[in-house]
Amino acid sequence: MSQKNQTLGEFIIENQASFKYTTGELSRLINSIRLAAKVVNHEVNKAGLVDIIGKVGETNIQGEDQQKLDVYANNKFIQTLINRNIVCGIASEEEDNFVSINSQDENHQNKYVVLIDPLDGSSNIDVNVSVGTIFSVYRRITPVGTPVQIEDFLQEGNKQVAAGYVIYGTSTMLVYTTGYGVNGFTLNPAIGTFYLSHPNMKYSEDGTIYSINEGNYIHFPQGIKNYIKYCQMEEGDRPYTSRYIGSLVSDFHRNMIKGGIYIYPQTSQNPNGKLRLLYECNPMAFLAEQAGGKASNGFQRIMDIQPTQLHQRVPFICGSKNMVEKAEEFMRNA
Ligand code: AHM
Ligand code: MG
Repeated sequence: MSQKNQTLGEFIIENQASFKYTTGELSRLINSIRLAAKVVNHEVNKAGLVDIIGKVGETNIQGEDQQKLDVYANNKFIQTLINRNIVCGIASEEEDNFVSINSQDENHQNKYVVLIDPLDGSSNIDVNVSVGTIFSVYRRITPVGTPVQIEDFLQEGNKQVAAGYVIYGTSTMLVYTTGYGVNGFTLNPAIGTFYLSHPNMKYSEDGTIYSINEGNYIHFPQGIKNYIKYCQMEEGDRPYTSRYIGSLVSDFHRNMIKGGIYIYPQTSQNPNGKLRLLYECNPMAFLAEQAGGKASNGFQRIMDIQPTQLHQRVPFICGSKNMVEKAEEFMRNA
């Protein structure tokens, strides 16, 4: 039985048998993510002290400026996973193409691919706002021992075997699921150990927080505009309160704990919204559903969307079940 004060390492060993596939490989993979998270955490926490923040001068595939810590986190996670010989492929929001690992080695038996957003919300770093790492794990569908292919990464979210995030906040937490609920672990920085602090995390069915960048209001679809007005109306437990950090992991984390909805809709300028299906929306959708919540593009379950491109974007509505269903109703009826 999981219990508070258990370390993440103990929890992984104890729950290994309840993973869908019991080779221990997935446990080793989560362990590697834990390790990389600690290293990145150390660096993120130093950001205010040393002259590390600022743009590196590169532009990623989405046309955004990369900041130094993005690059650092990207390299750390990729290197840790490669060095520990645990996965057969990695796709990252910061890389144009996926990385194939040991593709020349016929004895290479690793079954899992990892998709990662190494440092989400990184435009917030220089103002000391929490950022996060988001990860998603699938079993490859092409034969083991052969080089990974694009189709190993373009799987529906409902095929994920694990997903989670690290939040570098007032404290650093690792929150993940392997399809048996969501558990949150808090890092004790003094000794570098994650402890189970939030066992079996659950969204309340109803919530009172709505999170959306209202600065884009005039560009939103009518259904979202109507839903925002509904949130602001005085009736029952409404008006809801508005909270928007602009850092997905932080907004999601707060809403999961307090009850709420996060929306990044399509806009007239960006018909698919901003967030990436594979690196951001699918892992968050898996966590949300495992916590009793819901994730939708307004009309369809996020995890049932067949991806067609690595860096594909999708409108995203995620959170407490009844709130998401209400927003979908507004979308349908607009
Ligand atoms: P990023 O991957 O470039 O960091 O962008 C994703 C971030 C999310 O963390 C956040 O929810 C969203 O962008 C905020 O966007 P906006 O500033 O348009 O509201
Ligand atoms: Mg991101």
